[in-house]
Amino acid sequence: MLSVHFVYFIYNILLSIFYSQFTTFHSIMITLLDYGAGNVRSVRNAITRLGYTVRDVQGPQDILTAEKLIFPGVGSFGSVMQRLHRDGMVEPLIERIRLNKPFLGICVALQALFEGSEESPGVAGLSILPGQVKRFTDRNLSVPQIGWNGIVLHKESPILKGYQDQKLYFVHSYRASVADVGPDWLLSTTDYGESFVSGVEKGNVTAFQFHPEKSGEAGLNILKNYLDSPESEAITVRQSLRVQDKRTHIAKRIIACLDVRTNDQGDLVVTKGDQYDVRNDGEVRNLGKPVELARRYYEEGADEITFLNITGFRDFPMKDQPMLEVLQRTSENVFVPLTIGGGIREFTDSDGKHYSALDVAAEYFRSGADKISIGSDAVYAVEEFLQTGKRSGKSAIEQISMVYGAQAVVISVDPRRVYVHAPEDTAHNTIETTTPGPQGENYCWYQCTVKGGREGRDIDALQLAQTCELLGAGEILLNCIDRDGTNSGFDHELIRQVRGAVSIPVIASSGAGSAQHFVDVFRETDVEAALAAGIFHRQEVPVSEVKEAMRKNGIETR
Ligand code: 1PR
Repeated sequence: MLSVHFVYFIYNILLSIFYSQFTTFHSIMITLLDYGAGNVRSVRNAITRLGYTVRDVQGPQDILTAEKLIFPGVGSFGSVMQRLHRDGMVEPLIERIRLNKPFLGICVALQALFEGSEESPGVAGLSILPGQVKRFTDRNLSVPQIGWNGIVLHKESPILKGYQDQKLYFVHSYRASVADVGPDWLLSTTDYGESFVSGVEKGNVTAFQFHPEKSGEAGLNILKNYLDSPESEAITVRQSLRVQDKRTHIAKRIIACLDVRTNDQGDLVVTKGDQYDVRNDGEVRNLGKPVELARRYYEEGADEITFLNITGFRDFPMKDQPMLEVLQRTSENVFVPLTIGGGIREFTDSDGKHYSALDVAAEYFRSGADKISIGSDAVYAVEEFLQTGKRSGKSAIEQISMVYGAQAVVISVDPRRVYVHAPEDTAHNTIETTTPGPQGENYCWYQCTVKGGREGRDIDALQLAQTCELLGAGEILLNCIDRDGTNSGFDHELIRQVRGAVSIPVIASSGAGSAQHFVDVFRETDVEAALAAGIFHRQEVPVSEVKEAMRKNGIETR
């Protein structure tokens, strides 16, 4: 019998033959500065998809000799600079830029061009540009900025030409000030409360705050423009553009979620439950193959894809190679952010080998994840914090956030309503509800659960979200067991309670049954994103229809 791996292998070959028709192969070698701090797989995949070959910087000399260099900044400002110093890359990078050799910096790599950053006080940057990179200050906006925003071009740019009206993917808490960058460098600005520098360019040296490799087809084309652009000897002075009073706006994100598990036949399938029960007549529902579905949603316009390994609390993910393979294969063809959750926690295997939660997360980041999502382990960490009143520094949230940045840590909350007659009947944070309980109770609190909703704990959703933010989480994925799979719309009461209590982005989840439900949740609450599973898997409503409904209702979308 043919093994599943063999079939995947053949499938991949056929796929690459199919794509090769659209790809021109180039002789130029692209050099990637990967210092092992996070997900650069997607940059690598994007370059390969565009027909170029990638090689890694092996030593400082490569920085100077590379034909075209890409520096995908991953991690905090301090950790990036520390690694550059450790590897002797600082001087060659400054020299390369001084010599006007092709350079593309992404995200923190743009910030590294400045003198320093509030993110890592006392750490010197490359000091090509003056000034300090600072944290966003507008208290009405969630930080990090996570999502698709526009750009305003300040001068002509062959790299951005044709894409200046597209939304591109940003994820950052710190930004460079427009006042620090003169017209010789300022390429584009973006608005998030205030205007900040989203692109700089001088001669052959370019850097973006957004991630072209995560910005769908527009991002791939921008990357292609950089890769294809001829190197010019002299520094070409580009024509300044008259910047009208244009402001950019961040889009509300639509996320397709794939709950993945092995079914009784041993196949890895996308499944979907009703209130977390994924069996129908005793069988695990099989709604499709993870890699294929992810690709379909990307093509339909999903802004992000989330995979949840829903048996993660039982199984150890490092042994779960198929899940890593799902990520690897998805990242070859899907150029929007990928989140993976389920089983992100520390673990000791049967041979006594200990893996920290950081080890597990690192494996996922290396396989193509941009963010990891923590469920049960976040509840335990918060319980411990509430008991001791102090941070241990050892929780998965703290460790992963410290190394990869807050924006890489999502907390998946699995709450269920507990009804009470009056707020005094419980020590938990209640809301007055318009859908009373079975005994006519007009109040409820949202009890957090672990192990895929199987076990309720003595903390509520608001406590969990607030404490996780304090511990370093960058985003909340707010599920609702009562609504999950019901098609009855999102629980606005829960969403308002949690959104109002944190200053990090919140993703509304559970209950979407129509495009109108997305319009409603964005109108009635301040959430930054909405996620759905069932309606997309059952092909009841394609992502494109949701986007269309949002557009018709004046909701900013990509
Ligand atoms: O606890 O860190 O191992 O993480 C386990 C993860 O798996 C958690 O994120 C948890 O939400 C998820 N999970 C566990 N069991 C189930 C289950 O269904 N039996 N899935 C499960 C929860 C995720 C939701 C769903 C929305 C939208 N489902 O995000 O996709 O409710 O559904 P809908 O649009 O069809 O209503 P750990």
